[in-house]
Amino acid sequence: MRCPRQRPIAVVNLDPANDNIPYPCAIDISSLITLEDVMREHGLGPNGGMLYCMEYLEANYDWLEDRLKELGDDAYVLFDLPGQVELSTNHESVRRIIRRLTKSGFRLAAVHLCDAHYVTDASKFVSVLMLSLRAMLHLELPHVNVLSKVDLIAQYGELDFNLDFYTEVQDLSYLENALTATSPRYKELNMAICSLIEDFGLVGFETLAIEDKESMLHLTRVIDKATGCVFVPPPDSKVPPGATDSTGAPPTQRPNMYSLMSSAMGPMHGPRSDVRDVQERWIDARDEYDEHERAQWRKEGLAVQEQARKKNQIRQRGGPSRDKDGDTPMSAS
Ligand SMILES: Nc1nc2c(ncn2[C@@H]2O[C@H](COP(=O)(O)OP(=O)(O)OP(=O)(O)O)[C@@H](O)[C@H]2O)c(=O)[nH]1
Ligand SMILES: [Mg+2]
Repeated sequence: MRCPRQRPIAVVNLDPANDNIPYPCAIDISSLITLEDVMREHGLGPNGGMLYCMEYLEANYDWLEDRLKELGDDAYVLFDLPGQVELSTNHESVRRIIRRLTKSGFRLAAVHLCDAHYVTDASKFVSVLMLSLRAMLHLELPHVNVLSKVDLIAQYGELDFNLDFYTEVQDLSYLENALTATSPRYKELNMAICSLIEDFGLVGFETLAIEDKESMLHLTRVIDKATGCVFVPPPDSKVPPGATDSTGAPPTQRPNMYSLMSSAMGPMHGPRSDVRDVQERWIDARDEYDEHERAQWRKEGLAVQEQARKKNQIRQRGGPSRDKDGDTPMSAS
């Protein structure tokens, strides 16, 4: 398997409501069906229309399969699915499409994105826990729940607890006071749901701030772990400090031996891997970090300008170079 950042990525849009797709798309469901056409032709509303589209995709699975084959065996495929919840919690089409993909050899993981603002209100948090559990049980895939847009969370006021309370989902009894204050009428129901969530013990969350490179890389590592992709160091890398080579294996075999299980089973390392780090970045010291980042970007910008200026000077000293069309480069001043 190649290094995570070098793998060939193909994005497949399976959301028939996506009309302005903001990414390069290898396969687009709109060449099969669009929500707009379904609503117009069958007199359906947006929700019913979406269910129709997914059933249509299931009935025309060959269309998808043929296009996926063209991507080759090496492709890392990202399926963008519609956000309508019943598709991943109740309706059968997406689930059956997933089964067929798995049978054809795809090693899939479900990445369930929920807006982080749900954690700012105890009863909304209970509903997102319930939704996440339901999706996990319904889709039956390795599953990664994500609180997305965590960079915006401070806008919604102070949280009742630190972020790790919401991501680790360890003891929901602490929600009782908040639930009594915000929705006393449904407190019993909410607490019963909490105890159900705790009994299953499956739900937890990662976080994502899409513009934060470290956050994105962390999520990529989590998804790799879920799909069982393990990236081992190259064969000529050194034995990790403290490791003993009791097998006497030749150096070319060592990296796999040392890193396979620690990469697959060990704790995650790196920036944003610890939720306390996320809390500090986006909640506790957001302004300081923003200022620091802006200063870094300014520094990087100046370094790029300086490099361009030097290159230009060298070029001018040696006379202007010409590209294949015979044009001279523009001055970088
Ligand atoms: N600030 C911030 N904005 C984000 C983040 N992730 C997505 N967005 C923006 O939120 C908007 C809505 O995107 P999504 O939440 O992904 O939802 P969607 O794909 O439009 O909707 P569904 O497919 O129906 O779920 C877009 O403008 C994104 O650029 C994030 O982590 N931080
Ligand atoms: Mg979407």
